[in-house]
Amino acid sequence: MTNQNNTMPDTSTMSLYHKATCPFCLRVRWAMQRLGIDLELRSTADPEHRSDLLAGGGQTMVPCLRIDHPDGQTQWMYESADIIDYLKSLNDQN
Ligand SMILES: N[C@@H](CCC(=O)N[C@@H](CS)C(=O)NCC(=O)O)C(=O)O
Repeated sequence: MTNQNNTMPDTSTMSLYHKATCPFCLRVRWAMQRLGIDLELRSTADPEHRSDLLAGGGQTMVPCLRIDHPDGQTQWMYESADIIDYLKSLNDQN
């Protein structure tokens, strides 16, 4: 799959914590499709992902984009609108 610039942003250090039935998660997954961005999806129906999200991000709310930065820091981005803006900005950088 290609995005508008025919280059794919590197999303290998990111994962989206989500729930299949959550409308806010659906918005993010639609935006991913539209932007041609592929991310590892981690359903919080899986107790291990849910507890990782709570331990790392501090809340079980989804969607949450996990970004593992090269300096070892892990960022937990909640709020569907912020996640979508961030994904759009990745495409702008390519
Ligand atoms: N303002 C948030 C709302 C997200 C939200 O309300 N998510 C629900 C699921 S649809 C949730 O995770 N609720 C809390 C929980 O399950 O712990 C966004 O836009 O991402």
